[in-house]
This record gives sequence, C-alpha cells and structure tokens, in this order.
Amino acid sequence: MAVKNGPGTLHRLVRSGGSWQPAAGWKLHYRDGSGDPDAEGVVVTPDGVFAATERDNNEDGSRLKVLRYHPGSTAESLDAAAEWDFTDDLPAVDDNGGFEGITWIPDSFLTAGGFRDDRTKVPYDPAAHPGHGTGLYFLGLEDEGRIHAYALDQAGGGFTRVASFSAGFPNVMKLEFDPVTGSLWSLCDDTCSGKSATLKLSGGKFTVTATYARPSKMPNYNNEGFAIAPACSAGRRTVVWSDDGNDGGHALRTGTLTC
Ligand SMILES: [Ca+2]
Ligand SMILES: [Ca+2]
Ligand SMILES: [Ca+2]
Repeated sequence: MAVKNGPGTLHRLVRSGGSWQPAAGWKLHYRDGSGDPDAEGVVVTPDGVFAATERDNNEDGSRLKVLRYHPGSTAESLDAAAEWDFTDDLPAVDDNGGFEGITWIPDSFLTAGGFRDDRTKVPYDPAAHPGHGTGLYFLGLEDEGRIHAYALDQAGGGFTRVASFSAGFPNVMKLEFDPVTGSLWSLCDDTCSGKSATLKLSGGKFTVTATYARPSKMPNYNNEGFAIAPACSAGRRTVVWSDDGNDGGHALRTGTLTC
C-alpha cells in the first residue's frame, strides 16, 4: 500500500517483472465523505489501513488526522471508517509540516521491553486502553522532528498519547517498525541528505542506536517513504524508498539490507 498527498489517494501496488505497478487506487475522503486529505504516510495493521494526514488540501490550516480505511471495494473513492484529530494535542506546525510518517508496534513487543508511559511514569499497560486493538500507533511530526505514540480507540475518535520522543533528526518524514530486528526506523528526506536512524527500545524508552547515510549510489532525492520486506532471501531483505519528486520518472527505488 502507498499514499499520494494530493489528491489524497491510496494505491495498492503489485510487483510485476522488475517494477511495481498500481493494481488499484482510491481517492480518499474524511469520515463524513468530504475533503481531500493530504496523505503522507500509510500503515497496514490488524485494525485496517491507516493514513497519516496533515491538512485538507481544499482548505488552509494544519489538520493532524489519522484516518482508518477498509479498501477492497471497486468504488473509486473511500470514506474513512474512523477518524482521529490530534491537532489540539500537538504543537502547532506549518500546514505542510505535519504528520509525515506512521507505523504500528504490537503491544507484545512494547510490554516485553517495558515501554514507559509518559503520563503514568510506569510501564505501558495495554489493559488501561480498552478498544485500542493490539498495538500503538507511532506518528512522526515533520516540523518538530519528534515521534508520538498513541493508543487509538478503534470504536470512535478517542485517543491517549502514551509517549513522545525525538526521531533523531530536526525533521522526520518516515517511520517503519521492523519486527524482525525490533528496530524503529526514522528517516529524513533531502533536508538531512537522506539520513536514516534506527531506534531501539531500551530501559523503557526508544533511543537512537545508529545513524546511516543514504546509499552511496543514490542522489539526494526527496525520499519520504521507506518500507522493509519481512522475508529474508539469500541473506538479504528488500527495502523500498518512495521519492516525492518522482526523479527520473520513478516514484520507487529498491535496495537490500543484510539479514
Ligand atoms: Ca508534509
Ligand atoms: Ca503534504
Ligand atoms: Ca520533502
């Protein structure tokens, strides 16, 4: 799954030969069927497909919302099945400097690592958040360079902010949790020369354990997306970057990580 910022669109991509091709696409709307959400990040979880959006392209002003979708229909557009509005819970940012990355981390991993709840000052307790599903949503706020972890009430628009921490860069454009290594990846775009960082959960907190330059053969593109394949093949796992600038007519590029 991938999202486009404007018009806000969800794409399902399939690998065909040596490239990725769009197999389906849906224009996105808010829960009431209105609007054109500026979608900047997407994650698929046991609860559905979640888009991180930073404004309504039809209006002025920052609107930090997460929208849940259940694609599958042949309709050309999708209305959100659930909507969470964090605008008043987070620092004010530019209209186009809001949510850029979203990822999901299962409760089992968080509790095993004693993930600390900033509000209660004790380890995160999933049972204290009825209806939140089986994990937390981690959102990267571009202009602030920080990551915010939320429990989302899947039956409505309620939420609880469990923790906030630095993404490791002045700006953050993409988050990806890798369950294989237990690493939370944070990526910055051409603003930071395409650097990425891995954060590990230690002592109840996520902190940066390594920082990487972009691949030596890749120019300083405006990469705003990153995904890691779960499967290992011949000692390597495929990774995919998405390029907001569509340089050379390509939105996606692949590389590998050793496993
Ligand atoms: Ca943005
Ligand atoms: Ca945007
Ligand atoms: Ca950018």
